[in-house]
Amino acid sequence: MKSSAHGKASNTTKPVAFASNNVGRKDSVVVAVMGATGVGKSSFIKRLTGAEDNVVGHGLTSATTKVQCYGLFLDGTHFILVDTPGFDDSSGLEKEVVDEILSWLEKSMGEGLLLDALVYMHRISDPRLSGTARTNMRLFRSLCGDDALHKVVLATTFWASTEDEVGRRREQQMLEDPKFWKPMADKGSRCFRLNGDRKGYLNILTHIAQSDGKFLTQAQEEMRLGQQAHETTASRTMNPDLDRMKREYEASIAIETRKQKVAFAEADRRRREKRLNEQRKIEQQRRLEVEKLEREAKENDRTEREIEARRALHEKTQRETAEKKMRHKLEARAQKLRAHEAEAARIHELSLRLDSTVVIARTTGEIIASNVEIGAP
Ligand SMILES: Nc1nc2c(ncn2[C@@H]2O[C@H](COP(=O)(O)OP(=O)(O)OP(=O)(O)O)[C@@H](O)[C@H]2O)c(=O)[nH]1
Ligand SMILES: [Mg+2]
Repeated sequence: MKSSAHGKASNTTKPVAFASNNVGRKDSVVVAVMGATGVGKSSFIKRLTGAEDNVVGHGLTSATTKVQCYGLFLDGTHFILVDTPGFDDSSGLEKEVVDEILSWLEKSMGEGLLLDALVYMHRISDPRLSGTARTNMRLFRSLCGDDALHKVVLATTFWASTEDEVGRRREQQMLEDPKFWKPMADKGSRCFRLNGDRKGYLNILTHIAQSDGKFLTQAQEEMRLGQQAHETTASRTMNPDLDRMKREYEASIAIETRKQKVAFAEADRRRREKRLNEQRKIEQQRRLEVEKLEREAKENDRTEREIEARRALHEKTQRETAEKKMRHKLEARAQKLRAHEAEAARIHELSLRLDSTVVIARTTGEIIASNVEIGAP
């Protein structure tokens, strides 16, 4: 990828303030140096860049507290070396250290400055792999992520203070330890020994310059996908209790949510059942109503038929009464007529009798008159 860096470095000594004011070069080979406090990270960078302001520690406590970047030209390749505060679980500042590193990783990613390599340093003079060393390694791996392990360059310092044989044995142990350097060694990570000689430092840069491609650490990938810094695996590795509490809280929320869902479903079921019952009731009422109306209609029909029958009967009775009256009237007239005829007959008879009487009388009178004329007394 980049030209190899066997040659001498230029005298670039000023810190490069990218990820704060964007001074860095986007085509630079960016190398972050990490490891426990006091392993020699700042010394490594100072030795390469000659940076005057790079704080190299003298005491037991961590000297570097902020991530700081330093530029360096080496055989035409521009390097940005990133000094980071050391992991130190004894100081109680571990969280601040991780927060600072996460914050820088996020900012630099936002500015498009991606890492080319991570140098992980370890003091070979440390007698054994202590719990702290293992904790530091776990923390480093949670920042880096398994997918980027091949981007890690291992470096052991303090060789001058360690017997070679002892150092070699320790180095071998670390490389064979599955919880230490083995996963990285398996992925092809190279291990460099540093004894204060500048050439040893340059060898690391040369090796990195020949490797290919930039990468995102796991922490950056997680933040790129939307996680907050405190939600990243690295931050959670720092706070196992918090992580546990978070998991417990999330589990309790999940249980609550499930309970609520069940309660909602039950309430919904009851509501639907109630609605169904009401609908059934309404249906029943409607059916009863229809039946009642049908009964009433039948009743009305029956009543109408009865009224009709009564009316017909009444008319018949009226008709019969009228006929009877008429019969009586005709009979009365016939009777009257018969009485008139009888009277007429009687009058006629009387008249006939009167006529005969008159005749008699006349005859009698004539006789009398004749008698008188004859002289009868
Ligand atoms: N003997 C020896 N001393 C070293 C070596 N590298 C660094 N030192 C010394 O170790 C001390 C700590 O070095 P620093 O470079 O400040 O360590 P650091 O990793 O930056 O430490 P922090 O900033 O606290 O994380 C200093 O006194 C250095 O001079 C080494 O390879 N051999
Ligand atoms: Mg330092």
